Amino acid sequence: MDNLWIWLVAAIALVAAVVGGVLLARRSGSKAVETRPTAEPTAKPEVEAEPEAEPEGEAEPAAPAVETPAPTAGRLVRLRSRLSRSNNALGKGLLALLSSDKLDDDVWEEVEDTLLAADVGVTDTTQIVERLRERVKVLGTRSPAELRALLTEELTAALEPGLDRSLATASPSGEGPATVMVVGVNGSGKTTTCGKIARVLIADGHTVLLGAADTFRAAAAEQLETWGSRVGAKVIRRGEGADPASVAFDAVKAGADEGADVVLIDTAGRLQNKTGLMDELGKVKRVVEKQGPVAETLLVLDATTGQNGLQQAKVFGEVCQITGVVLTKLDGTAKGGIVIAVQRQLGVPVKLVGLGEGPDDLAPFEVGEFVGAIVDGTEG
Ligand SMILES: Nc1nc2c(ncn2[C@@H]2O[C@H](COP(=O)(O)OP(=O)(O)OP(=O)(O)O)[C@@H](O)[C@H]2O)c(=O)[nH]1
Ligand SMILES: [Mg+2]
Repeated sequence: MDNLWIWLVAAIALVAAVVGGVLLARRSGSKAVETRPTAEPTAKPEVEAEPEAEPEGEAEPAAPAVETPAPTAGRLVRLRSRLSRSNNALGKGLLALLSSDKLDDDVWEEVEDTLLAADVGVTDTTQIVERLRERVKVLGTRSPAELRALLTEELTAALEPGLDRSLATASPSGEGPATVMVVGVNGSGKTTTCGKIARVLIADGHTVLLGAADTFRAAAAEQLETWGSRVGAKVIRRGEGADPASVAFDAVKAGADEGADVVLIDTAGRLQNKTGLMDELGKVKRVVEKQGPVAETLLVLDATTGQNGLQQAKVFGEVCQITGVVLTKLDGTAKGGIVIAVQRQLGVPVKLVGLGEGPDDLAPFEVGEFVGAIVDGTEG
């Protein structure tokens, strides 16, 4: 009987011990859970940061929206009013002179001076004046409409409307991308023009890759990257001080690997009288050409530098064969005659004109529109 009691007490004690143990275990378990929240706040930023980095679906809206560049057809028509601001004087001045009662030597001299002052250059000025003089004499009558037509014809002829002004968008070898090098002196507008050309090409349905071969300043590559990101064009860049030729080489290679139509290479600004820098430019071209011929070398000229720009053009032309000129800042105080002079001096066409700082303020050059803006001007 005693034994029975002992067994009973022992059993109750055992049950109590087991229940107590379970309860204790539960407590410590909940404690472990409770510690988490205190640990979580530090871990939380990571958890919160993830959605930003992680799903593509969410990252996209956060990235800068890719813009749709304005169509290129008719850009010069749209931007014509900017052009005529600086050219109005030329057309108006010439028409006023030609409408003089008496067209004597003095008047013709003034016509000549007007053209020279508009940066037309001596050779073309002489030619234009000679032809105008001859035709006015033959015509006899000189109605305003006739004079306007004559002037239009002569300026048009001087601008060589037959030149091919299209941008190369195919490799001359038929393989790989069309490599377009963009060169010029400091601040002429090279990087801006690269960005604008990328937009022009993309608007026309081409794929573009940009090469930041201006490695003098990190800011140059950043500037190009900003332009690229706006239209979804990839930019190949290296650190500041990297060899520009190797960056250009890598860009062309990347363009070929990725099947881009055009690789645009932005180069550092350099003065034409700095031999070392000009040699470097020659090297960039040679290195790029290890992968195939350069399709186009565009010289970016600040139109406001006038005749000074012509000297630059000559030297750049000697170092890397220029295939086209981009005349920037024609919206400013530039004189339109520089277009005639630069084409004559270099023997290559002006292909594009910059008419402002906006992303789509670059227009394919059209002789008819340009002459129209000079001769007729625009209201406003
Ligand atoms: N008004 C006007 N400004 C322009 C035009 N093209 C370029 N610019 C301005 O000219 C300045 C220089 O342009 P960039 O593209 O940086 O010139 P860059 O030749 O690359 O200069 P570096 O790399 O320093 O040699 C910028 O403020 C441009 O916005 C244009 O057609 N019209
Ligand atoms: Mg630049």
